Amino acid sequence: MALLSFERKYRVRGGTLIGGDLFDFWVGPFYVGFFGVTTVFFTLLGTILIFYGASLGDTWNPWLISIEPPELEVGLGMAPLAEGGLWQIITMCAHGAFISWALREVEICRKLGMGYHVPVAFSFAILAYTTLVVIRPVLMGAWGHGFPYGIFSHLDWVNNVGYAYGNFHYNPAHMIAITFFFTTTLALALHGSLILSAANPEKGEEMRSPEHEDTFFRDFIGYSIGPLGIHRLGLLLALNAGFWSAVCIVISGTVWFDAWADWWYWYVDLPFWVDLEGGING
Ligand code: UQ2
Repeated sequence: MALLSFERKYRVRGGTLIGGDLFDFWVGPFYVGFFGVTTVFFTLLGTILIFYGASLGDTWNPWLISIEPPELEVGLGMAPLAEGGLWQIITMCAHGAFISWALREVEICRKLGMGYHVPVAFSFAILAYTTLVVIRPVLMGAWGHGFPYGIFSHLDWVNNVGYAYGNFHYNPAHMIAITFFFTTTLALALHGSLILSAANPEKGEEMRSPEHEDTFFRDFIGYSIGPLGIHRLGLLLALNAGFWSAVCIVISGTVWFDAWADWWYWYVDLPFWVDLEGGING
């Protein structure tokens, strides 16, 4: 009931980024909007092209279907459909769909008078994908550096690109990204368990308040980041996980070409001990 009166106030026209009233309506619970239509268009076209690409291949096994990028020799040109061209158009459709989805989030935020935190957060995920299939391939001079669209084939790609730089776990940006991924899971485990412990009492018990949540952590470690703060921290941690993932792959093959373990020789080569007798260089 409360939701219905809320919706009467907010489910009105206006606030769109483009096209005025065009598609400015709801279908059932879903807001449509200009970018809802473009999302559906790019998603359908991209999916149809994936099925067409699969029909040109030699398997319908979902694990093995793969849409391959062009050969490296094609460079940054367009390839024939069956030789990487489909991958190129599917990549454009994916960008059309993802960016439309983000802009539809922006329009909904504007209608509700909310901040843009959700589309900003989603844009980091888009950036990570764009880094893999556009930014890094362009910097390296060939679309063939993008990853193939297949379940096993993209795993093989990650494996092979990782070993092309020795052991990828020595990549310092990869280390930072992993640390953010793990810290994100720590923060969500702390937050989820704390909320459930306070808000989901035994039958007949009273629900506990945010003050109880604060007090638990003050008693426990002498510090509470606060009910708003934990969400700021969670967003910061999660966005950094995606951001440093993009950094760790974009620097591999563009500014660093060797085994990542060798990067750490900057430490061995510091002036303090580089020429020490009996040292690694002396
Ligand atoms: C907290 C708080 C919450 C929380 C959590 C904390 C009342 C409901 C989980 C505790 C979090 C802290 C101390 C930060 C931990 C730091 C890292 C890097 C994981 O205080 O306020 O709100 O959910």
